[in-house]
Formats: sequence, structure tokens, C-alpha cells
Amino acid sequence: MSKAIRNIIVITISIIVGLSVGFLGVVYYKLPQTEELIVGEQTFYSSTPSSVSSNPIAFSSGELSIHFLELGNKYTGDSTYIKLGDLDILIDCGSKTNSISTVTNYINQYVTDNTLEYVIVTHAHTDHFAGFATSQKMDSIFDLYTTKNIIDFGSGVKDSSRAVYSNYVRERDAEISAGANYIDASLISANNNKIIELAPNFTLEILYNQFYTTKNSKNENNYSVCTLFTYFNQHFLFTGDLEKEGEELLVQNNVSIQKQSLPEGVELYKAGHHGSATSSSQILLENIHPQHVCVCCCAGSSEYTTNVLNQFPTQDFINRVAQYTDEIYVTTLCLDYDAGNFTSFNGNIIIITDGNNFSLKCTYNTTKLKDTDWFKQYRTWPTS
Ligand SMILES: [Ca+2]
Ligand SMILES: [Zn+2]
Repeated sequence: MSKAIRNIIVITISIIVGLSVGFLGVVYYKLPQTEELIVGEQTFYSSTPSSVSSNPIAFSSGELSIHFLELGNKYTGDSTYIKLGDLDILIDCGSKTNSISTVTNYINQYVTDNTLEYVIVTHAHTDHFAGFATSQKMDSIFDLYTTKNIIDFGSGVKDSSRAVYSNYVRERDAEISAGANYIDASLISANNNKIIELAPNFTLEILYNQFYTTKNSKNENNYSVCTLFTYFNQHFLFTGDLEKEGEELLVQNNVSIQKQSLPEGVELYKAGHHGSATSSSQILLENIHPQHVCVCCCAGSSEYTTNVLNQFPTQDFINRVAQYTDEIYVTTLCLDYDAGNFTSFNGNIIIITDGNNFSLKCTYNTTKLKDTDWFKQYRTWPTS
């Protein structure tokens, strides 16, 4: 080989390598850096996670099930899965993008057609929408399932400046382009309540949240999509992280959650804002009279506060809910937040009903909150 040819080969290879490195650099630089990517962080169960060791439940036809999911990390977050036959509904997918595999491993036991008929995204906080708001490099829930209908807060978002929010919009809009029907809950007004027939005797009402129209809040939580499910005469209420001021307006604006519409209360209430002191207010509780309350959180975690009484589920929350029921259940228990050590509390909490008979199962145990060791150490049951 002549020197000239050798030089041409060396120069050509150098140019190719140089361009490739430059191109990869630009691609990496341009990829949105999500807030959720957790690389190398050690969070672990102190024992085998209950969701993995459990056997799927065989449901009879006509049995509705509602599953409050453990999220497989030490963080607070929400994900609720609802199933009736082939109808699969997912409300939120927190708490971090690493919950996606935990959630999909669980719901894949039950989703038979890889299709989520409804996805409801309550609000733009990572502990609720991280699973939909992945970077382009990572599959979101929308990439993993066909979604028929998406219900979210639409333009009713407080802070749209974050990269994680743009990620969400990109993933959602791609699913809409692929054929998903889109329902913007912020367009629902007082005279335009939206009731969706999901199946015979099974409806979903998107409640009117005045923060989407004429009220303002500094708190994204108040922009939560709130929904009331009704199966025959049983009611199940989900309010995302709505705060007290939002709950008061919600009751005022929606006849269906006022006392006169709920002679027997709601069978199930997902504790507002993970059992925060600032939600599950008296006015909401006295109207809905909850019979069972499920709290999605990593109980006793110092993630948001070192004040033990204010850690989820808070003492104030318990003081108010205790007036109505002692059937309170919690997904996950924090053992040591700094070490990333947590375990199942009740585990995945599963409500099963045929519209008449109502039962509750958990993948770890079905001990009521007030009878747990954690409660005896850190909380008190109010005396009436
Ligand atoms: Ca389905
Ligand atoms: Zn939350």
C-alpha cells in the first residue's frame, strides 16, 4: 500500500470517528434530561415484595376490582388499576419512572389484551405522572400499552415549564396521534358534567373542578382531575391530591358527592393527597361518609417532613377519618428513608365487588391501620 493511500484511509477513518463522536454528543445533549431517572440508587424491600409473591386473583364475570399499587421504591406516589372484564383503567403511574416495571409487572397479570381502555392522569406532579412522562430513551406507559381514552387536566396545569411536563405532553400527544381519544377535564364546567358509561351499570363521572375555570391556586394539587365511579349503587371516589379548599368547592359544585345523593356514603375513598393533613377535610368526609379508605404512600417516610405526626398518613387525617370508619389501609411502609429501606404495609390493596357484595384483599396482610405495630408506636386513635 502506498503512503498516499494509507494517508487517505487514516484521514477518512479519522473524519468518520470525529463525526460520529460529534453526532452522539449532540444527540445526548439534545435529549431531555428527566427529573426521574434514578441511576444506581439503592432502594430495596426488607423482605420479598408482596406483589411478586402473590398469585393473581381469578375474578368472576361481573366482578369489579380496584387495586391500589405498591410502587417498588421508598417514595410517595399513586397508581390505581381498575378492572371489569376486559375493561382496564389506570389512574396515575407514580412515583418515579422506575415504578413503571413494578406497575406493569403487576397489571400484566390482569390486562389480557394489552389495551388500557382508560388512562386518567390526575395532575402534573411526578409522584402521579412519572410513568407517562419518560424521556425519549425510555418506554412510557403509553409506549407499552394501547390506550383507547386519555383523561387529564389539559390546559389546567399550574407549572408547565418543567422538562418532565414537556416529556408528558410529548408522550401523551404521540398516543393521541396513534388513535387515543382525548378528554380534557379542564373543559368540564358546572353545567357540563361528564358522565361516561364504561360498561352496563358502571359509570365514571368527571367532577367539575373550579380551579380549572374561575379559581386560582398556587398549588398544582388543586388542579387534580377528580372522579366518581359508580357500580350499581356503590360509589368510589378519587380526588388525586386535591387540597381542602379544592374539596370544599368540589362538594359545592357536584351534587353527586353531596350527602343527599349518597345515603349510604361511598364504599371507597382513596385518601386525598396520600393522607395529608391538608386534605380529607371535614366537609368532604361528612358528605361522602367513607366506608373504606385506602392510602397510597410510604408510611412514616421523612421524604417531605421530619415531623413524625405530619408524615403520611398524618395524625390529623386519622383524627378526621376515624369519625367515619376504622377500615383504613396503606400500601407501603418506610423503614429507613435515608437508607432506602421499605417494606409492604398492606401491600397491594384490592377491592372486589359484584355491585352488591364488597370485599377487600391485600397481597401482604389485611390488618387495619389502627391495629398495626407502626400505628401503635407513632399514632393514636381518637377517643370520641
Ligand atoms: Ca383491556
Ligand atoms: Zn401526590
